Amino acid sequence: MDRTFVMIKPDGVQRGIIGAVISRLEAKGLKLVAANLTMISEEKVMEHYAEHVAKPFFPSLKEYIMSGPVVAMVWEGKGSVAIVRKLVGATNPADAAPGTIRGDMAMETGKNVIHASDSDESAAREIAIHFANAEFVAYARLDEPALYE
Ligand code: RTP
Ligand code: MG
Repeated sequence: MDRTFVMIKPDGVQRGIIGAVISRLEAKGLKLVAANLTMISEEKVMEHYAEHVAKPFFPSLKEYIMSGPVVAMVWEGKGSVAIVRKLVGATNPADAAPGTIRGDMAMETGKNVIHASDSDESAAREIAIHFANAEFVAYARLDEPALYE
């Protein structure tokens, strides 16, 4: 089954909207298979956001991501990468459509509440950065037979 890496950023944790964000992913039909409340190390931020390290906004992005705990998660479901990106919405919350997490729950790019992998390759890379195989839990969502054709 397809997996995607999702992270509730420090602003989401500090604003007490962990549950609200997770509820949306659960309600959609995605299955949580790994989760961790943690402070991200500088080393992991550099690895996770490797594509952005040389960009002018990287220092503030790094400071933001390391400013408090994050909730790192892996969610499973058919086509989960694209589905979660759609639920998350545009990078700038001012452009994010109503109904999306950023559209409904955030104001600015530098505090946009949530990260989600942008491709299957990114998902595999990011999952390997943040989780060990032993941290995955296998179980069935009881509504699974009713979710898929
Ligand atoms: P993410 O990786 O966090 O899921 O966000 P994304 O794909 O929607 O956006 P991306 O281009 O990958 O940017 C990563 C994060 O860096 C911050 N950012 N700041 N000031 C800026 O111009 C700027 N651009 C990006 C945001 O926190 C963005 O989510
Ligand atoms: Mg990105």
